[in-house]
Amino acid sequence: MTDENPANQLMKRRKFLLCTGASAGTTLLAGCSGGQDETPTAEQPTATPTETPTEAPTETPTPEETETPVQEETPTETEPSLQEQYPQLSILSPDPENAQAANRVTYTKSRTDREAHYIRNHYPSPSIDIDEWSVSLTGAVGEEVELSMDEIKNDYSTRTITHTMQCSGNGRSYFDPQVGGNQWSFGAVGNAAWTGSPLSEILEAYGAETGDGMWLSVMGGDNPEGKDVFARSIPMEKVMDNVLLAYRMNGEPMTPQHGYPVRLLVPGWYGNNNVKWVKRMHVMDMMLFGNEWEEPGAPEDGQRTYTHWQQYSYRIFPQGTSANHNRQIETFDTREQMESDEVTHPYMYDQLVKSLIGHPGEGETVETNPAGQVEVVGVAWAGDDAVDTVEVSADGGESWGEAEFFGPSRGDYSWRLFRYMWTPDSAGEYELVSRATDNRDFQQPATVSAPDDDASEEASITDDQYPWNTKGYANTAYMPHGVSVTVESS
Ligand SMILES: Nc1nc2c(c(=O)[nH]1)N[C@H]1C(S)=C(S)[C@@H](COP(=O)(O)O)O[C@H]1N2
Ligand SMILES: [Mo]
Repeated sequence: MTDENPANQLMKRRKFLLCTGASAGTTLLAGCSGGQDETPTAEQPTATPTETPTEAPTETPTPEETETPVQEETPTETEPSLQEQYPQLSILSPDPENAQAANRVTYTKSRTDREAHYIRNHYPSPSIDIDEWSVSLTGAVGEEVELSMDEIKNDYSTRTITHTMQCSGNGRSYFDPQVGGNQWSFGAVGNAAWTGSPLSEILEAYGAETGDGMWLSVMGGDNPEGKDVFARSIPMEKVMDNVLLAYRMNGEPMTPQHGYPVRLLVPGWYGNNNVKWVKRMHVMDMMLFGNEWEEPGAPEDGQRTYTHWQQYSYRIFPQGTSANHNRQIETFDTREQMESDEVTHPYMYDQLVKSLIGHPGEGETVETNPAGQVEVVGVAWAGDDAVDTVEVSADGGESWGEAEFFGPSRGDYSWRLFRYMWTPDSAGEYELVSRATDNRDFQQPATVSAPDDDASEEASITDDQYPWNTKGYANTAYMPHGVSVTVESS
C-alpha cells in the first residue's frame, strides 16, 4: 500500500504536512500544535509501555532510505515527524500513517484531542490544495454537481456532533490465533467533536432520491493509482438522519491525517464508514456491488475500482468463509446482523457496546484511600444506542460492582465516563475488567472464541464468547481488555 518511490513519498509528506489551519505567516509547528485546549486532569496515570510499544514496527527500508536516513533529509523545523505531531500516539506504521493511543489516560477524558485521536489510513494521506478540492455528487439526483469547499461550508447549516469513533480492528491484537493487519490493542478509539454540514440538506438541494432502500456511496481521494478506492455505501435512512460532511475537529481545522479538508461523519458507526478526503458521492438503489463498480473501466474514473472495501472487507468472516456480496440489506446494526439470518457476514456499521478502563493503567501500582478504596475510571459507548450500565470486576468476572457515570454528557454518540470506587480485599495483584450493557441488553462477552468454535461459525456472540473472525473485527470481549494492577495499602 505504500508508494514505491521514496521521492514521491517525501514530496507528499512535505505538501500535506503543511498545517492546514495556519493563517499566512504562522509557522507549521505553531499551527499544528494548538490542539491541547482541554485542561489536563490532575492525575495523569501512566501505563507501562509494554502494552503498546512506541517503537514503530521495522519495515524493510528501500536502498535509498538505507543510504540516507529520512531524518537527515527532512529537517524537523519544517517537517515534524508523525510522532512529533501526535505525541500521545503510538505509531504502528508511519506510511501509511497508522497510530493508536499510547496510554490509557485517553480513556479518562470526556473528549479526545486531535493529537491524541488514533489514525487509521489504508494509503498515505493525500496532499490537498483546498482551493482546488471539490466533491462530486452524481447518480439518482435531480442535478449532478461539483461542490466546492466554500459551498459545503457556507450554504448549509452547521452542526457539531461528538462521536466515539472506533476502528473495526480495535482489539485485534487480542485474537488467538493472531490475524493479519494492524495489531491494534485498545487505542484505536477516540471521542471528538466534529463540525460540518448535514448531508440531508445537500442531497435535498440537488433533488436526490432519499427514500429507504437508497444508498449513498462515498469515495475517498487517497487511493494511489491502480489501488481500490476507499469507498463505503451508507444506507440513506442513516444519511438523512444525521450524517455530516465534516470539516472541523474539536473546533479546529482537521489535521491532514484525520481527513482534511472534508470527511464523512457517521455518528455511532465504526470508523471505516467515516470516509476521509471525500472526493465523490453517488446516489443509487444498491450498495457498491458487482462488475460495474469492481472492474477496470468503472464509471468516470478509468482503472479505479470501488467494491473492495465495502464487500470484501469490514465484515465478520468466520474461519474458512469468503465474501458473498449483497445489493441490499435492511439491518444496519452490527449486533442485530450477528443475531439474524439476514446477512451471512455482518457489515461493520453501528458499533457494538464496549467499555475501556482508563485508570489505573496497565501495570500500575495504586494506593488505597483512607476508606480502603481505589478509584477506577473509564469510558463506555454503544454506537447508535445508549450505554445502560457499566460494571467492574476484580476477580475475573465472578463478582461485579456497578459503576456510576460522571462528567459532561456530550450527546447520544459520545462515550460516557464511568467511575467505580473499588474496595480490594487486601494488598496484592489484581486484574481489573469492565463490562458495559446497552439499553437493548446487549452486553460485552467475557472472551474471544477459538476459530473452530460454533460461536465463530455462526459469527454471533454465544456462550459469553465473541466470535473469532479472520479479519479480527470488533473485539468487545472484556477479559483481554482488562488491566493488571498492584494495590498497596495507604
Ligand atoms: N479515504 C479514506 N477514508 C478512511 C480510511 C482510509 O483509509 N481512507 N480509513 C477508515 C478507517 S478504517 C477508519 S477506522 C477511520 C479512521 O479515522 P481517523 O484516522 O480520523 O481516526 O477512517 C476511515 N476513513
Ligand atoms: Mo478502521
